[in-house]
Amino acid sequence: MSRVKILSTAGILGALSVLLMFLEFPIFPFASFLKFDPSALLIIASLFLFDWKTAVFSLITKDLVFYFVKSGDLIGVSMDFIAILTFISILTIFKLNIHKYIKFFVAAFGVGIAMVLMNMAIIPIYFKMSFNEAAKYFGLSSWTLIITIISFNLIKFITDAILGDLLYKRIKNFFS
Ligand code: RBF
Repeated sequence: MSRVKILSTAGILGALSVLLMFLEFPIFPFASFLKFDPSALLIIASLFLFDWKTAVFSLITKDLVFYFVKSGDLIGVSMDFIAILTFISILTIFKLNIHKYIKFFVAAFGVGIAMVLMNMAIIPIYFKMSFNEAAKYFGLSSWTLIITIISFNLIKFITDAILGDLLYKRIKNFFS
């Protein structure tokens, strides 16, 4: 497939994923700033169909368009961007010959750890209170907020990766 066709398909996948982003909802009502949406499945399908660079192109399209069309929340969109970028990067460098669902779990756990650190840096800016104060404000301890962030990322990325992989299997013949 030519580079132009790959990039236009990647752009279309990114644009379609903006629509899926509108379906976002909080998984944990007490931490409603963490919103699940199925849009990452198209970015993950883009990774399996093409390569890392192309998937990043789909991801930039998705978050840029979503920022302008719906959210206007630069921090929220950036956190989604960093989480998905981390997930597809771990999957790309993770070459072990193990079942792909185990890979999805390990990569999603890696994202969970990375996003705990990101949240520790960003929550004081976003909520204008320390991580510990924010946890109390949500009715949680710091540890339960950490576990909530890891669980959220596990659920988000395992779901989106399984769906992205199923979609990839259905559509890969169109692109070969
Ligand atoms: N998205 C993730 O996939 N993982 C995260 O750990 C995560 N943490 C976030 C923390 C804050 C403070 C905000 C505002 C957003 C975060 N997001 C995260 C993105 C969020 O779930 C949602 O996709 C965006 O806010 C776009 O509506």
